[in-house]
Amino acid sequence: MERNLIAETVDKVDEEVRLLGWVNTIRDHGKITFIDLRDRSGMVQCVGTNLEHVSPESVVEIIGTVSGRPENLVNSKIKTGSIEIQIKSLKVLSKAAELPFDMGTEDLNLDLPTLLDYRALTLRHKKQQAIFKVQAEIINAFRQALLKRDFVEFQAPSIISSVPEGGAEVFKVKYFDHEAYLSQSPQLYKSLLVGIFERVFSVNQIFRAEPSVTTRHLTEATSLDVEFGFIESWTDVLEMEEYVIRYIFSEVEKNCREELDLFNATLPKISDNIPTLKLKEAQEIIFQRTGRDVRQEKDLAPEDEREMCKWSLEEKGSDLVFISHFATKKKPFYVLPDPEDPTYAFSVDLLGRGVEWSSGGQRLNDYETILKHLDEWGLKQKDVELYLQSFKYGVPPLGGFALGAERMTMHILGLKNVREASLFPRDMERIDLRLSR
Ligand code: AMO
Repeated sequence: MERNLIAETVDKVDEEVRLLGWVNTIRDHGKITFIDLRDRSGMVQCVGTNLEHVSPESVVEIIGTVSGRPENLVNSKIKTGSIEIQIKSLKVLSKAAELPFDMGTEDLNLDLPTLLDYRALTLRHKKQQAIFKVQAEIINAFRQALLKRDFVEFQAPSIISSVPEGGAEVFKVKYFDHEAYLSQSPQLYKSLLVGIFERVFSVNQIFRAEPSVTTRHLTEATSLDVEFGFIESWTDVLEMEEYVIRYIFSEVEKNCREELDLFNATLPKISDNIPTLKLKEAQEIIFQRTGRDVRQEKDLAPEDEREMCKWSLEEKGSDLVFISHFATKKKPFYVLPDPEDPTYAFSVDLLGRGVEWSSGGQRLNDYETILKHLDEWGLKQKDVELYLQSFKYGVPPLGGFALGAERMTMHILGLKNVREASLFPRDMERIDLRLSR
């Protein structure tokens, strides 16, 4: 007998079906047993008498007849709530050991360390699965949006020989007799590739040796990178990013209704345009609103980011806000300084619901200026030779941005910690399991 998926059973009243899946929950009422069976398409209630004992999460085959439920027993919360399966036979295909906690509840009610210590198990829970269905949709929509605009996807290398983004947050790896690094960002490759394909994007892992444990930092994150040429202004980058974000939101809204509902989540609001402010303007607003004088700072602190998001929602009806013109020297060497005031650059962060979702901007494309910046930033030409080769032979004015997939997922669903939005989060204290075990 062919397998039937659970979602198909509603249309098969009075027919016999063969279901394969996991025992989600069991309710024993003496001789009668109710089993909620789960497969990739959904959940259905199965009922049988004198069944052999079966443990929750075991993988089973159930053959049975679909029967309509009496009106008063219809469960409108699930798609198969109007039917149930009368079990004729139940076979255990893979027996689950006794569970360390109850998996059958609406919420898992576990603290974060336990949730992660038992990741192979906890990911089976409906709400955990929902997080990663939303994330898959975000990434899929990101791809679709860019493919529609003629971008080419590329695969970024993870082993690199230098540290172009700067900063100390980099993992060294022993590479035969040499020293190499795990890539912090595909930045130089995406810029180089603009000289070849004009428009490129990638979905890749980035590695940051973040020495502190925060709710928004992972040591390995998924970066959605975009770079394109022939831009007329840094604002072209914002327009492209806004297009991508709107596309992602509309696909998630359309395709993840059930998942969003599980978290009571609503997509971030965007007004007609995402508001855009220069760093200095943002600092002035923060000073006016809170009395905290951050006007001499070169960057926004986490509490400033939260304040600007509050401002944006209250004053502009937008959960998202762009902040531009960060201090040139605080940014990597490749940023293009604003000719009107070169101490500030055409660099832009997107803030959403209190946290930075992306960085980007317009880049240098003049070869001589790039050489000058490398020198000023204390970097060696030989460390970025391929990148330089590209610009030596002509690259159009270019710009781009990178969105963090975990941070987006986290803030779309209202999760408290970015680790919840990573299937297998890595941080200072954990690679799958706790390092201190
Ligand atoms: P940046 O370093 O700001 O920019 O990274 C881009 C985005 O990636 C995400 N992100 C992280 N998420 C979780 N944990 C981390 N440790 C982490 N680090 C970064 C954030 C962040 O906004 N080359 C530039 C991008 C560009 O200019 O195109 C860059 O790497 O959401």
